[in-house]
Amino acid sequence: MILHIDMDAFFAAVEQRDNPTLRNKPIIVAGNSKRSVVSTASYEARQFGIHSAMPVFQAKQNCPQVIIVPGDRHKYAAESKKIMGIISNFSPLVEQVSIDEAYVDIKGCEKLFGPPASMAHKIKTAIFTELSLTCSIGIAPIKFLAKIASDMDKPNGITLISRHKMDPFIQGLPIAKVPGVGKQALKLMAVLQIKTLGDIRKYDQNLLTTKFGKMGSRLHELSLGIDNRQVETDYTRKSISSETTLSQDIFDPMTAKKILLALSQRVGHDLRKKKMICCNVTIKIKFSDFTQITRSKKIDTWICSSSAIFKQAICLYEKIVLKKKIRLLGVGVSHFMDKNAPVQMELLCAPGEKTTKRWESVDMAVDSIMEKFGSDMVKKASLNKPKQKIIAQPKVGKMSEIACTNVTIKGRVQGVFFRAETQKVAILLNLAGYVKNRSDGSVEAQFQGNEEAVKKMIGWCRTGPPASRVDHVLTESTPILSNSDTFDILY
Ligand code: DCP
Ligand code: MG
Repeated sequence: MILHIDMDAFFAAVEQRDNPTLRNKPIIVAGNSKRSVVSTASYEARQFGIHSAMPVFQAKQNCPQVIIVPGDRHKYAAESKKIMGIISNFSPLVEQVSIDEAYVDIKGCEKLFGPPASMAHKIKTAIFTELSLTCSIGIAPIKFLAKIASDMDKPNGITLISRHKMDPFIQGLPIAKVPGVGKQALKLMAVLQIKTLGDIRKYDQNLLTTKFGKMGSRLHELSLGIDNRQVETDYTRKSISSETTLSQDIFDPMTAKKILLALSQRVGHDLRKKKMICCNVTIKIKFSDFTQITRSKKIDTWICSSSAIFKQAICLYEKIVLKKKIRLLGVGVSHFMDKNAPVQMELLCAPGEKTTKRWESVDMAVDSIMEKFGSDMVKKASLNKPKQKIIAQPKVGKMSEIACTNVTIKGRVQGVFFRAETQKVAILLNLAGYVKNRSDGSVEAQFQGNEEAVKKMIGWCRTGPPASRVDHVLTESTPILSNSDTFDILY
């Protein structure tokens, strides 16, 4: 049997736990600007029809007394880690699928923790006792039904779909509840008189594939209670991927390459976090007409640096002749091996790949920043936008107000933390430029933007972040010729 565990109103519940004045009140976790949307709503707020992704102004209209709490992703990520830790005390087969949900394969655990429902109860109790948070749990023989079941008795519920109840459950399950069935598909389902998942069985698999593509054959299998997906732990996981649907369709190859770079960094980061190396890279492209292609490449060496993944992704991308605009891009890696396997050293540094080692160390530095400040914090310099843009950028101000200063900071300032903090402040002040370490132990930075802001930045540099011990700061005005309109960490 498989459990699907999903925390109740996760971000909101953490906030209500940590601030008693918020308990039993309608609260939303969200930004407070006109364009903000609700991350999540407490169950009290949901009574007013408020839900995730709803614009905040609408939430306020529905419930004028709603309390808006700014979110704290680091806090939620830390809670998530604790939750996963508690769950893994019950089974070694835990697959975390989002910040607040996980699948657990409980085969072999019955002797220790009793039948599935009682084990689910024990997990709920452990999470509540240790963290004062509630969750809902679905139990079923297959992943797909376990996930649906966890949502059936929210909050704080347990729902069991035993093997002999699977069939009647599928017969009555509204088709709209099946993950992946979107609005367009639903329209066609209505024409075909498909109201429940059971109704799918009335149609031949070929017809379903013609009408719904890949999803057609998947629905056919699900309607028969077949879902072969296993609970994949870090060790059994067969691939790691990251994809992004673009805010608008693109045709420009440079933009596509920049996105592939960012995706390679994300995938590389996850791969290294799991202490794995891989020898297969895949890219996925969905076009504006929703058709999709994937291209894979098996490589003859083991890699884990973002740069090596990117290199392979670009090779694959450049072989594609673009005829349609791109709607979605994805990068994936597969064919894993444990990084600490004995063959690692020879394989990681293949002859001729002199830069591999350098990139490994760059990746380590980047990873530690990502861990600390989130994945958007670091972008490779080549992700910068073209140089002229900064002159035209209204956010920087008029030409006469723009200053560009080279800064040399001496003292105990080298290190990832110093650079990351410098970047953080520069971004807050809306400055472009870069920061990098120099071999003599100092840090070199260039700040470009509003004169007032550049002055403030230099003021900050004189103190630096805590424990950095800045001795002195040399500044030198330079012409405005920065090649970036963001603030980057260079290597
Ligand atoms: N989340 C978000 N934006 C969304 C959806 C979710 O930021 N559009 C965040 C906030 C949620 C968390 O992810 O707390 C988990 O998402 P869930 O879909 O599991 O929603 P909740 O846990 O908040 O509520 P539920 O009790 O329905 O699971
Ligand atoms: Mg949840």
